[in-house]
Amino acid sequence: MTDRTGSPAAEGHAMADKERYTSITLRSMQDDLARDVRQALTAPVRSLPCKYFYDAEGMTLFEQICDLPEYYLTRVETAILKNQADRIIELCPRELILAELGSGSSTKSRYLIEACLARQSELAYYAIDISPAALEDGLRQLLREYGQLRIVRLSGEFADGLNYLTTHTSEPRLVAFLGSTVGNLTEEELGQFLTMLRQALRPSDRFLLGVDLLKDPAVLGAAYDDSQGITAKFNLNILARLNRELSADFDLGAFRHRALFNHERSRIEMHLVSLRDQRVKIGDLGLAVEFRHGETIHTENCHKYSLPRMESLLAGHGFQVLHSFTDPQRQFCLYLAS
Ligand code: AVI
Repeated sequence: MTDRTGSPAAEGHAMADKERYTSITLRSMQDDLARDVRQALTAPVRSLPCKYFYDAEGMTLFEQICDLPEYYLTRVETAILKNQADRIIELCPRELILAELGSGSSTKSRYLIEACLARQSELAYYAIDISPAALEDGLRQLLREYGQLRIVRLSGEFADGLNYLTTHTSEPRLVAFLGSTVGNLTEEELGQFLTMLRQALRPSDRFLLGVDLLKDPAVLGAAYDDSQGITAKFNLNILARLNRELSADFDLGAFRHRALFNHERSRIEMHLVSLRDQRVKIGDLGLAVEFRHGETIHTENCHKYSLPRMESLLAGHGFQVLHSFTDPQRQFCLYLAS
């Protein structure tokens, strides 16, 4: 038997391959891109929403970031998941479904999938991501490896994905939000997100949250400004994306990547610094934007939390932490909450 990619499927599964993969677009990003870029670049302080990093090129660069020696986040979180997945699943109800917010290439979820499938005969995995480019290859790989897995790929915002789960599933759910993506939310967005999630989840559901912990700013600085310049390319790719998709004429050589630690707000900020006075046209928006020498476009915030701060945020939004899993150096934490 072969799957739709033509590769041999795992042996011994009961489900037909065509029943095992469904792809649903809940929201298309293209209209949002034009609207959001106009709003963000015409504001007095220039910014671009970090969700637009993740086109196909941005996903490839992000995967390279995850392998960088300086970017400890992926390695440490993966090690915690690998060691603790069985324990995490033990703390969840039986006959579980798994949903992942911002699933990206779905590499880390395999440990949760394996732990689930050691306890139940079949598993439905809902992969929710705004970037269509993010999902396909990783999901196909999971299907090849796990014959008892069914995948529903949901392209849309987290809110769209959670609404879909509420209206289409009745089993107990484990909702995973890994990779410290929570750190990319502002304080206000985090509050809205936790409120929305609390409303969507029932008492039997579980929430698994991956959080990068506050640490030496030098370690954080290196993680976001690596020696090979991959993070710089990743940051600049957002301008390249506007050139590709909105007919803009950003000169990528006229902007430089900058990552700085904002102590007061406990976050790394990524910016693109204009290296000269310049005027950039965004053809599809009929817009021209002037940048002064030294002016920056703020592209991303990566908040870092202390354990007590995140615990109090979770508790303040009605979540009870069942267990927190950290590494020996306390670099990263996975919270399991109900
Ligand atoms: C996806 N997100 C959690 C990454 C982070 O660390 O905040 C994005 C990233 N930005 C630069 N490097 C990685």
